[in-house]
Amino acid sequence: MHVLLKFIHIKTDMRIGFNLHMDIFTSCGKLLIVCLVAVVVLPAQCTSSACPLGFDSSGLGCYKLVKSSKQWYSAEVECARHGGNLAVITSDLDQRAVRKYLDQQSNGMRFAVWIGLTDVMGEGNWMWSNGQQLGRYNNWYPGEPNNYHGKQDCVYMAMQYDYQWLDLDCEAYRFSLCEATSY
Ligand SMILES: [Ca+2]
Ligand SMILES: [Ca+2]
Repeated sequence: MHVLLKFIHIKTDMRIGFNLHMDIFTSCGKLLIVCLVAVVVLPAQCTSSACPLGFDSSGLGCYKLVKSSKQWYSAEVECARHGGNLAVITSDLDQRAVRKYLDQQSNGMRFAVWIGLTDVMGEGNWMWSNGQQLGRYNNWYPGEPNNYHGKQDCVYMAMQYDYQWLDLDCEAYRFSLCEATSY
């Protein structure tokens, strides 16, 4: 439903943009220069991101990287403060969108980010921060999750491990990858 709504939204934007261009085009008359500027500039506005302020569009998601190290719970609170959650990744499409976004943000730096997956409610019962159970899709690093020393209940993604997932002590410090719903 979310994907469908977004698709309809994009289609609507495109249609409005097209109609607007046609109206401008037919009524421009002698103002050819103004008309051309409108036709060139407006498409950028019509196809602009439908993400909340501070979030960037990648794939079908809206993401925000918080580049300050926090414990998992504080990271989740920080994301909520911005109107989102720690990122939820339920498909290869999501994973690729996140990867693309982090690559854009990296400036050659490699870092690790908390994502919204935890088994703090019950060992091995992995749940996303939006309340969804971990489904079929996962991208665990080989040998993970291993609940090392019996106290790894939160999940991070590391660029140095090819963006795969590892469970870790929730009190460790990582950057935060937040996600918000597009509209
Ligand atoms: Ca665990
Ligand atoms: Ca681990």
